Amino acid sequence: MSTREVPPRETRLVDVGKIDTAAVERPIPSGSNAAGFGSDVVAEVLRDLDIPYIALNPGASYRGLHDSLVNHISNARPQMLLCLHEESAVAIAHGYAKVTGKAMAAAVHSNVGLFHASMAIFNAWCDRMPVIILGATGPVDAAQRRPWIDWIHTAADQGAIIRNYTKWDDQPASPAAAREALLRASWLCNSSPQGPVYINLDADMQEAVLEKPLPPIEARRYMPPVVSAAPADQIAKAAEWLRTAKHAVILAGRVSRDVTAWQHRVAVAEAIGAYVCTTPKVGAAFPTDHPSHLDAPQPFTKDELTPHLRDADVILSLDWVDLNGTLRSLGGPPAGKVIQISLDHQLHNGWSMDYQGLPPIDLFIAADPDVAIAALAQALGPAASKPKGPPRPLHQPTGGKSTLGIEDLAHALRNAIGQRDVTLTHLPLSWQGSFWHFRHPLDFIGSDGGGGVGGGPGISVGAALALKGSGRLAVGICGDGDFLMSVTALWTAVHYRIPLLVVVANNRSFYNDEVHQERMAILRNRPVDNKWIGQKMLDPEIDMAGLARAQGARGFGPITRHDELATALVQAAAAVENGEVAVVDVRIEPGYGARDVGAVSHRKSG
Ligand SMILES: Cc1ncc(C[n+]2csc(CCOP(=O)(O)OP(=O)(O)O)c2C)c(N)n1
Ligand SMILES: [Mg+2]
Repeated sequence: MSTREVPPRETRLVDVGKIDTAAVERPIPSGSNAAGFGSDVVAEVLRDLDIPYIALNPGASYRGLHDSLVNHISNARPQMLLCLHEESAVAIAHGYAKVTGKAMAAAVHSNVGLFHASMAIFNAWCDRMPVIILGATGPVDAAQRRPWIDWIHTAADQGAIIRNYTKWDDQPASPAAAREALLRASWLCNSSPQGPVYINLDADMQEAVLEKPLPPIEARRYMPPVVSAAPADQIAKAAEWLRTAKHAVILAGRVSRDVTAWQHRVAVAEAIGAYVCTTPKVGAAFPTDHPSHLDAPQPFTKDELTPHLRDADVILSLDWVDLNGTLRSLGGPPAGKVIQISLDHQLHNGWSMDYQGLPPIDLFIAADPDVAIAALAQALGPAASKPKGPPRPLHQPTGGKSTLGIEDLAHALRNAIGQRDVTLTHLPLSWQGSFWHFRHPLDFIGSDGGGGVGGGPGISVGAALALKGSGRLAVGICGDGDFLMSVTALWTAVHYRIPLLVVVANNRSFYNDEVHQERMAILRNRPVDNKWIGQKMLDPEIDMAGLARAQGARGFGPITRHDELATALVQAAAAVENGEVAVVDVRIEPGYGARDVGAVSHRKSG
């Protein structure tokens, strides 16, 4: 129970930016601080691991742990973040990891909470992001179960629900085993290649009186840093190929938010005069306004890249997502040599096909791309001369229409943001790479990973949490379908004073799938005009700003006119700078660029 009154609304609107997230829910002191129960040990390990937050939705299966977090470690490191849905809890942790590169925790109730969380766990898995998920079950000892409820919420192998898309899971049977499991979980999920892990805590184990204190251990010693460096001979070979290449292409994929690694990528590209391609599937990997950057980042292979891949004598992939899919645009294996730097093969399993097609590779360097690029930058040395050329111009709306399109939204947002440092925490399906330049690894943190619609709001809240106090404005742009699936993630941001701007690219439809229905109708010679049925969210139209206001956020819109759009975005950005959560509902006309083309044309029948 919170002992702190939530300030009345008028006060909160003024004070919200000045209130520390940690101050929102402070427990009264609980007396003795000695660990007395199994779950106290679990809470202590989380504290020793220095995990800042645990996003959760409560449940009786972990009432022991809940009590330990509040009354044994005083709701501090980790601090609880109450979420209104388990999918949001995991998505928030996912967004936090996308910014920091580190795992925070999420806790979900027995099997039912885990079922809700599973979509977000799959997104984090495909995005190779670390999250420590704590769950609970039981009592495993059937003799201790309460009738009915404990039985329906106990499963023989609960980890099976998410085992195929987590890096590791465990169900420790004692506090000592739980401590070891948490150390292993943290170590595994934070080591490259990263991914979510799950620890399932037996209710009885949590609630049992601790017979004697566990002998203290030094947690750090059980989590040795894992550095996956490339062998020197492989770096020398790659450097030789790249140095002598006349036409090198770098596909900059899954890399970290580290600024030094970013500079190394730029140095390597400049040293060999390579062309560089990036993708919005993952976070910003290379300055998009650099003269070496090819085309605008797009999720599917664009025409401009294909001739470069065809002419390339060396293609260097830095853990590019779906290398085979990109090379397929050539119609056969590339003539040039392919170097792949990746650790991703370590995660491939027989269940999830997110490993993609098997690409042809001439030199495989099993290393962390950040570590290997540093070695390559050193081997190649500085560039003889800097590449020249004007930065690629950003897309400008053609104008002349009274209605709004996604390009008008992007243009008005650019103007409203001005010179501020911004992190784009999410982008809608209709977004074009030519709308925005990325000049820093935190300018954009990539997409949801698993293509699970509904990730946008939670990921944005988690990213905004990690960015709070950094001077960067967190801006999530969500499709209306995406926004509506997880809109209640915003309450967590409002409640814990996490400033965030959400712009809803609202075309009143699950429009991506209208495009699919149009495709079907054309292929089957049936009426295209029926494509909206079962897709459009009309009659009634949904009041997005109202949904924001209902949760204590500022709501703007519906915005339908150009002049209203500019004003609303300026006001919303100012509100966020003042510490608030703001949502701007922008009514755009449906319209698609690269994404729908990719979505329909890559099928055999299409
Ligand atoms: C969890 C989930 N459900 C359904 C889909 C199928 N799907 C892909 S895109 C899309 C439409 C998303 O709508 P919105 O966010 O409004 O974007 P729009 O296509 O309208 O720009 C749907 C339903 C999905 N990918 N994930
Ligand atoms: Mg939509």
